[in-house]
Amino acid sequence: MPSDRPGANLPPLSLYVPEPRFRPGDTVDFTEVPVPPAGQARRPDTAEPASAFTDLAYDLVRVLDADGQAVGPWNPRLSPDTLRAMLRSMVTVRAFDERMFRAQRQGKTSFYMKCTGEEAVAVSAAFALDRDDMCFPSYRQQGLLIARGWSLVDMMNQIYSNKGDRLQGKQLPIMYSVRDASFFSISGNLTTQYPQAVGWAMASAAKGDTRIAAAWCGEGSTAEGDFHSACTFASVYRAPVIFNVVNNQWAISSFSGFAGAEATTFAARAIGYGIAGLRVDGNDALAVYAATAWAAERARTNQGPTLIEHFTYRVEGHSTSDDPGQYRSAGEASAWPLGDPVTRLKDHLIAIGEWDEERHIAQDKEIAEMVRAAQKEAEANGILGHGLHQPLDSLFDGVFEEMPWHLREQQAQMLAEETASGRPWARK
Ligand SMILES: Cc1ncc(C[n+]2csc(CCOP(=O)(O)OP(=O)(O)O)c2C)c(N)n1
Ligand SMILES: [Mg+2]
Repeated sequence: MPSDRPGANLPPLSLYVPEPRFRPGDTVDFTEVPVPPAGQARRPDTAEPASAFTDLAYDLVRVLDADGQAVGPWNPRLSPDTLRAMLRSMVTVRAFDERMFRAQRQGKTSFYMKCTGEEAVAVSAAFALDRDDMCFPSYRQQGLLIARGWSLVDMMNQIYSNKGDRLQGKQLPIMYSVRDASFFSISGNLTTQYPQAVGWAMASAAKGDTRIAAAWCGEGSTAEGDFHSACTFASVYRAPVIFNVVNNQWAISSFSGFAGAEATTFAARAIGYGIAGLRVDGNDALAVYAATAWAAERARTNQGPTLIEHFTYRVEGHSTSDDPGQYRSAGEASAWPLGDPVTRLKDHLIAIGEWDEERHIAQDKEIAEMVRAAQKEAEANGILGHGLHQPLDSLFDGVFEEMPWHLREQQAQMLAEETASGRPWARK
């Protein structure tokens, strides 16, 4: 650096580059992660303005305590039947994930993404929302579909891009689209679903409808511009939308610090937009339910949007294409201070005398068998890579309402060439 440069006597500028606390081989110690006691966070009335409870964006709403009891003002007081139904959905999600992960490793599909450790985030939300509230998920909310009772075979057909795949193999495996379950098409382009959810919510309000929208993205995805445009529109028009930020600590191999987690919480993003912000224990199915129901009530009574940060942990790799052993300590998942969401809900049901270990083991077996049977049924429709399962010309369908002339020309040319080549899969 030339010493005659103006300001050369000032201390040099430097950048701060975040670094995760634990790397492969490190011993994990999460004692610095603040975990306030269950039942401590206050629950404001849904009619209060967002500015009256900004403290909740830095707190952590928790309902289930260490003894498996539901405590405090956020306890949603659900019936044992509802709790058991939530547990069943979460267990089904986990069994589905296991089975499809293995199917990918067996070469039956190209790609899969698990949500292990995050099952409560989607399942509890599905229970707290109305079935026709519109969901704009990321790729890790398969629990919404499962909790809404959607067909596992239909989901697997999509994963296998087989002849039963309603999307005709046009989407990457797991990028479902289910209009009948009010589940918007998943996009691989992170956070595009956020402005879409706001647009849908604004349209719902503009039409005088009563349905609300809910969107999900990961903590890493909050760094996308779309997240911020969505917050602005939602705030300005008080759109009836719930923004869920699933803070599972990792965005593929980048830790949450690269999305700003060291500076503040993700729930606190809401404050700058004048949006209600809540930070919730994402591994506590009752806290997620209560927060979602509260945010839904705000939306339905025209109090505007709520941003919920679900504080959780991504137990498995980002996807089947990832190897987390390369960048994080293997000890993180078991050291995670908020435990396992399935175990916590199960322990709660046992603690209140509404469940037991024997029933749980029997249910695990029954669900594993149900998922296995669904897989068999889906595989009868074919698996990825075993030939062409859809008519080749369907490649051109479903993009435009009316196919433009240049695509019609290309389609015709392709079919003519395929027919001339005599290839058996030209047309089924
Ligand atoms: C616009 C865009 N940028 C980058 C990617 C590549 N990508 C796919 S998933 C992912 C990580 C997202 O992490 P996060 O938002 O925390 O969600 P999580 O996977 O943890 O659920 C990245 C960078 C992409 N799909 N789209
Ligand atoms: Mg993440």
